[in-house]
Amino acid sequence: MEGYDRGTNTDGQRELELTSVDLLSLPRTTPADTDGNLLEDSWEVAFFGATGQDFASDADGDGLNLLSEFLHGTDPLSDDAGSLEEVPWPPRVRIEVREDGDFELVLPMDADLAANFLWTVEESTTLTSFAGASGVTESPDASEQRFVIPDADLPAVFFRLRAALQ
Ligand SMILES: [Ca+2]
Ligand SMILES: [Ca+2]
Repeated sequence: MEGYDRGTNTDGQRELELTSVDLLSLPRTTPADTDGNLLEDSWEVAFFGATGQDFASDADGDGLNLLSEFLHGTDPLSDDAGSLEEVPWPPRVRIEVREDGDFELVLPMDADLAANFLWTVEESTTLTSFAGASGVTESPDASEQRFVIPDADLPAVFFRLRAALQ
């Protein structure tokens, strides 16, 4: 998480402005990914005989981890990376304020890679329980996926971006 100190507000309280956050935890499970490791279960079984593979491992030592091999459609047991690059995970999410006062969570990921996942923006005021944020619209382009959160006059609230394999 990155941000800066905004100083003291009119109520005399210190304020921090967050500018970016990282995804820190593993995603939720889905029918395609029952162990929640971002690798499709049938893909794991086909190549490794079982689910529960470490998505950050590099079985063939070609510089692409399993998540990248899965997303690129390459063989995780054959050194066929070529010029492909590893997909950064967790992705670095930026926060941007739009001219209309809304703000955006900006995910730097190509559209074809991001399309593998179901992305959900959730909000919380306590950090103990999260619920889906309302009114979020997605504004994707080729290299960045943008999640527009309306109403910049929100009270202090935390957001998180969750990923699940589609
Ligand atoms: Ca899996
Ligand atoms: Ca590899």
